Amino acid sequence: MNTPQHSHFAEDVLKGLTTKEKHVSSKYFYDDNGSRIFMQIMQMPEYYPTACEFEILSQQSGNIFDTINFTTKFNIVEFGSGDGIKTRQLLKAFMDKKAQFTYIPIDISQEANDALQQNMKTALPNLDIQPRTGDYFEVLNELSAGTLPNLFLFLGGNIGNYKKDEAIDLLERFNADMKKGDMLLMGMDLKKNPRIIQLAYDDPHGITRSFNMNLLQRMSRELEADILSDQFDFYSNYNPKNGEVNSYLVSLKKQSFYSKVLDTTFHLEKDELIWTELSRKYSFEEINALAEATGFTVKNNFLDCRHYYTDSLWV
Ligand code: AVJ
Repeated sequence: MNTPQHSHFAEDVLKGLTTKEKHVSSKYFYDDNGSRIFMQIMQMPEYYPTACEFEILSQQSGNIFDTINFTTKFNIVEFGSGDGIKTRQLLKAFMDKKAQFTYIPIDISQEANDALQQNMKTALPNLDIQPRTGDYFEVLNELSAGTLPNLFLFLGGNIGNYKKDEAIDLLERFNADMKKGDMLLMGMDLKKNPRIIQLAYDDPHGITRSFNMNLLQRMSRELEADILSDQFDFYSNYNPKNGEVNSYLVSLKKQSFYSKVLDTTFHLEKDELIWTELSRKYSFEEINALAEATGFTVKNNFLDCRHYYTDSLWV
C-alpha cells in the first residue's frame, strides 16, 4: 500500500523523533519486508477488515453497479491499489454486467503497478487496464478534465490512518477534483465490540508486533542507525470512546542510538512511546458527518453480513 505523499523517510524520522511526542508515520511500514508482513496480517483470522471487504465486493458488486447506474463508458480509478485481489471481485462483477470501463489503478510504486497489471491480465484478460504511477492528485486533475464519469475507489480502510483534519483535507481535495456525477467508494471500518477490534491490532501470533518492529529494522538499515530492537516493545490499544486504535513502540529502557545518515543521536527515556499508527473506526453518524463536512452525500453503505465494515458510496 502506498500513500499519496512522496516519502521523505530520513527527514520525517528526524522530525518525528526529535519532538516532544515521538512518532513515525505508518506510511513507512510498507517497505518490501513490511508489505510482506502486511499480507500476513490480511490473512490472519483476527484481522477481519480484509475478509469483510472481500465479502462485500464478492457478493454485492452487482448491487454496487446498479446503484452507481453509469449508463455510458466510465473510468474506475483506484487509489493505492495494492495486490488488487479484492478489487478484482468488483471488476469481474462489473464486466459480467457488460459495463464499459477503463480500470486506472494509481500507485506510487512502479513495481506494485507492474505486478498488479500482470495479475489482472491473467485473471481478467478482457480488462481494459491503464495503470498510473505517481501522485494521486496529478492523475486526479487530469481525469477531472476528461469527459467520462469516474468511479473512485479508496478501499481497505486506509482513510482510518488519517487524523481528523488530514482526512477532511484529503477528502476535500478529492471532492474538488471530482466532476458532477463522479462517485467515491470508500472502505471504512465500523465501531463494534471493542474486544474484536483490540484483537485485530494486537494479535496473539505477534504478526502486528513484527509489522511495527519492522519500522525499527528499516530505520537501522536505511538510516544506518545502531538500534537494538529487543530494547523495544509493541503496544496497541483501542479506545471505544473515540474509535481510535493507536499503536506504539515502547522503549524498554533509557537509551540512545546514532544514525550515520542523519548524523544525529536520538534519546529515549524508559517507557517512552513512539507513536506509529492511528486506525480510526467509524459510526454511521460519523460517516455522514465526514461526508457532509467535505462536500459529499452518502448514497449507500454496502455492509458485510456481520456489519463490521462498510464500503460507503459517496456522491
Ligand atoms: C491498511 C491502514 C487499513 O489500519 O487497519 C493493519 C493497517 N495496521 N494492522 C489498518 C494495519 C495494523 C491497516 N490499513
